Amino acid sequence: MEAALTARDRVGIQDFVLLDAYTSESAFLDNLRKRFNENLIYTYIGTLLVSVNPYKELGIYTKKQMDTYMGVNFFELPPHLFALADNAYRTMLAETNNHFILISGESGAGKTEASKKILQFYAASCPRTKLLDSVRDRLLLSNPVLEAFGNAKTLKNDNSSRFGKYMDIQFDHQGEAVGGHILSYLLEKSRVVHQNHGERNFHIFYQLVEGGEEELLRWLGLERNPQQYSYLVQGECAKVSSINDKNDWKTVQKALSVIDFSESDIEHLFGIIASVLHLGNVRFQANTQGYATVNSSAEVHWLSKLLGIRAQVLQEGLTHRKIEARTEEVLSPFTMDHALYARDALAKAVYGRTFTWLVSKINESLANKDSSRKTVIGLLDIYGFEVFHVNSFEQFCINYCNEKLQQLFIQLTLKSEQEEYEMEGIEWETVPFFNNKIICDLVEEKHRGIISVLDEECLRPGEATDLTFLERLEEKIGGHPHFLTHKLADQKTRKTLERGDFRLLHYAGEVTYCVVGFLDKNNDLLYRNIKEVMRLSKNAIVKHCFPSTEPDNKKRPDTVATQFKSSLVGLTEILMAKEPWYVRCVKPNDSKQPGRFDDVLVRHQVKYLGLMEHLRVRRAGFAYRRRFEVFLQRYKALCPDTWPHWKGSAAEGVERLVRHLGYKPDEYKLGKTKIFIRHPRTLFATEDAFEVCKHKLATRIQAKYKGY
Ligand code: AOV
Ligand code: MG
Repeated sequence: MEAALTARDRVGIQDFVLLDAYTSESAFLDNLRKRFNENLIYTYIGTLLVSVNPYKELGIYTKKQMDTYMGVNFFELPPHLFALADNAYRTMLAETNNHFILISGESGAGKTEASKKILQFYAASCPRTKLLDSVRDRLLLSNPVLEAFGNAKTLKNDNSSRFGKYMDIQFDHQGEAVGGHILSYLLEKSRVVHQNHGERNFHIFYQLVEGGEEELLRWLGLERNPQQYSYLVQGECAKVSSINDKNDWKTVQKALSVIDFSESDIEHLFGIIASVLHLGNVRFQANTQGYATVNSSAEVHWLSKLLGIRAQVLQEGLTHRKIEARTEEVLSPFTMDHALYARDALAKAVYGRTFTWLVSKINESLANKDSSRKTVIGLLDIYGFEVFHVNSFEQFCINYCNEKLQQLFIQLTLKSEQEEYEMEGIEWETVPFFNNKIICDLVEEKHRGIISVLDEECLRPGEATDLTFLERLEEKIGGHPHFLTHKLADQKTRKTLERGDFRLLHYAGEVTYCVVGFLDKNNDLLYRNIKEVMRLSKNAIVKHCFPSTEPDNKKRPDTVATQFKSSLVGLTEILMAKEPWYVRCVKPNDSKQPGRFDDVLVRHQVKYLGLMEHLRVRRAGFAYRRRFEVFLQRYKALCPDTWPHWKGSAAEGVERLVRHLGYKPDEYKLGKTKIFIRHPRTLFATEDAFEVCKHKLATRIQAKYKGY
């Protein structure tokens, strides 16, 4: 007995719900730390999984581990990502419905790693047929490709996701993975032309330059030296010890061929990547009138060759814009600043559109040709909440996205859960929680939200500036408790704010945003004539990315922030229609070190992730609920009163059923339309009994029909 206690003392408790009577934050933290020190990075809160990034390989994702977790009930084994994945999978099969796994946490907390492990688990675990092995391979190999093009080293994470990713894995009724579909969200394009100190451009550029074969580099006009390319050197860290660009290049090459990229696709794709590098090296020189002329014949030569556009046409496109005079269109030359701006805008557009093409190409390859009904498990892995020394429009969008997901989490767990108890007439003492809806509204509300104000300023070209945007914000939302600027702050706080800053008090902490660049980045303007030039390209991908059907600039497309907002509304709708599972990732320290558990940092995350509130609701509440009809239909065979036909009301049937099964009064409650079961283990016992019963029935039927 003593030994058992010591072991428990040492490794903590594997489900917070079972933590002894008190639910203090310190006890929570102690438990998490204890487990982390024993390399036990996973802990449950009911069916929610808390994961702490170990920053080292633990050997817990092997095929053997996968086998161990396959088909085993949640609480029979130590907590693991595989247990959660397996349960989502089995529930999907048993109930023929759709699920999603929401993986959240701040930058570097381990979301992307978790999503990859889940995908690997599904690839390894579901039944295998030869035909479908290729689907499996494609699902797995879409990852390194998207990571190469959409991830980059930031100060927070050497492999930081710079786009949001939602992936549906489709299963047929036998549980085989038969296809997939990926939705991507707002790629951080600005990284293509600018990186902060200590950060890199997207991995693919370094992979190509470091790993590309001699012949390929010669064909692309590239040198094997990232220092040669101004788009690769701004962060001054082209080489990163944790990254092997050469090996990653090989992985990506192999992956591209498996996902059906033809040789010409690959040629065109790397033609574009090289073009972006050449474009970054294009220099301009002022002519006698002060207008920009291209001063980079070598770069233009390569651009012309790789894009298949005449050098003359390219040069004109890079130094002029078309404007409409009264009856005709005339070419107006750029100043030096303007030319640099337009060059970078083109690089961003080409890369961003190529990324979109890449996603749709991968989707074609993952598409399931068979139209029979399928169920899906969606995996959501987005960029985590991030705060840098200087934060710009990109952080604003990323952090807003995290606000929205937190809001979804609150709605699906804390809020709706408590509302449901109330609606069902189940006695309940409300657990208070911070609802971040107030911050979501501050950002996205029509007419007075930050995005609306920004869009309005974007509609006043020539008059509005980043600073007038800030003034408008002060006018419209100056009194908001989650918004602050230099002008609005009291004397003490004012010292921490510059004049061009605004500060938002996010659910996960304060972030000070510098307004410089907000208008430009939100407008994301690309001149019409350069689009027309791109349309002439002989590179098939470029041609596809700049279609002639694209509406021209006369009709304003939605701004970047507005498009992003709409895409997040769409995402919320997709998720709301599915059954949720949660993985909450925690980052143990800020220095990417194994074995270091920073109490202050972890406590802060435990707070803002709402883990304590979730625990309180879970402890007081019920892990499982089902409508009477559904519950009765599934388990009616377990009780002679309800099998095979029950004539009375579903509620009464369920009552008979659970009485027959011997449920204790504190294990369940009957609401108005649903049964609520406190612990999953009660349900698992019922499920096990059902399996036995099903087996018996099948044997009986077989025996009966033997010989027919
Ligand atoms: P993120 O996806 O949450 O950040 P990642 O999943 O990329 O974070 O994790 C960051 C790094 O932590 C990885 O590259 C690994 O080195 C390490 N790591 C994470 N999870 C594990 C694990 N389970 N086992 C071992 N090492 C791990 V961001 O995309 O920046 O929001 O935007
Ligand atoms: Mg990530």
